[in-house]
Amino acid sequence: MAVRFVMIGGFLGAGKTTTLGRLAKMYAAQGKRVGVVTNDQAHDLVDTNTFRNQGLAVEEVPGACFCCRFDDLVSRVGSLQAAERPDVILAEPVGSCTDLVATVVQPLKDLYAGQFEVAPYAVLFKPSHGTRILKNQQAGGFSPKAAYIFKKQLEEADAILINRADELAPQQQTELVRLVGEQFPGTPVLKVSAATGEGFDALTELLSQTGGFGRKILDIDYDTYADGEAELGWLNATARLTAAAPFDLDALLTAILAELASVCRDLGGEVAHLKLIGMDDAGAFAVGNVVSNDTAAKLSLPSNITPREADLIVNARVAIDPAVLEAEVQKVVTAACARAGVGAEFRTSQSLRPGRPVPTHRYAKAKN
Ligand SMILES: Nc1nc2c(ncn2[C@@H]2O[C@H](COP(=O)(O)OP(=O)(O)O)[C@@H](O)[C@H]2O)c(=O)[nH]1
Ligand SMILES: [Mg+2]
Repeated sequence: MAVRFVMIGGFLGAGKTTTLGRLAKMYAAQGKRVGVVTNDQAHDLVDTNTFRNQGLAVEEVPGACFCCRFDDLVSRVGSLQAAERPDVILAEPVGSCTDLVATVVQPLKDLYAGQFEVAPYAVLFKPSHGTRILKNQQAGGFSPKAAYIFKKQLEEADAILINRADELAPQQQTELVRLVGEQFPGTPVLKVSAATGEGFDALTELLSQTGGFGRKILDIDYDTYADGEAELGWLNATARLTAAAPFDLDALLTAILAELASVCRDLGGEVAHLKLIGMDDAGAFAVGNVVSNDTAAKLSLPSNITPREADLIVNARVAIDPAVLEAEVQKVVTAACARAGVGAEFRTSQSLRPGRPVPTHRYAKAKN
């Protein structure tokens, strides 16, 4: 039987991981077996560990986006199928990636018709940057080319999900529905909250539909897309934390995040997403995020633990030079740990600007 393939798109920090985690729980409650595939430009993903720590079967496609690693995506799904026999695959693409209908959805439908049943492609709208981008206010803290990617992501969506409804006042919600409706006419819009579950019954109903979805092939300029992506500095690092006495992991992560956010602000780099996960050896974990220069540092999943040893993973996507970002992350983590009486030993650190996307397949016209 074909596996249902549910991919949820959206910009960096829009809420994809949170949404997919909630969907996984909902599908599991319906008795369905779920597998997750994550994706990133680099290795050591906070998201993979976040899903895994929630008890989910996860495979990852690191090193480039799904569109450029299409065969890896298919083979990772194959691994999940061999091990877990899932009914549903939840896939999270890289948040700076677009043109996914032409490069992932259409090829899956065409080349793997008997194996994959592709759900409508829903894309999360990120209010913090999105409001400014749709109003053309200084590209929401990013360059116009990054804003171009943000808009293209929404243009190819079968449905647009305005996320963080829990934080939006009624008049903001009305304004966003109007702005999205004006700029992406004909696309269904749902208001959701991945944090509270608001709108998720409507979302699962939408995702269960079959028919002429995943057919919006973009008219897109790959030079602008590549330039926009390359403006983002990318950093994935891992460190081992050790201390002589138990330390408050949540307090330490919060301090690191707040300081990193403030350093990025001082350097004039817009934060697209700063995220980190701290894990002890028994599997307890905390996740923290900052999703824009105007959004407070927040532990989305606190651990309430005081370990003596823990693993830390930092993933940062910020509009600054990746070498500067890498140096600042190491400095901030080391200093914040030292203040808490914790030693931080970096094990891996990878910084980069995303390379030009070269899709494995690109369908110029919808075939299916
Ligand atoms: N208040 C609120 N926060 C949310 C919501 N959805 C996601 N977040 C937070 O936004 C941050 C980024 O979410 P994440 O799922 O990691 O985004 P991704 O980069 O698209 O995968 C995390 O701190 C989440 O807890 C929501 O509906 N409401
Ligand atoms: Mg994510």
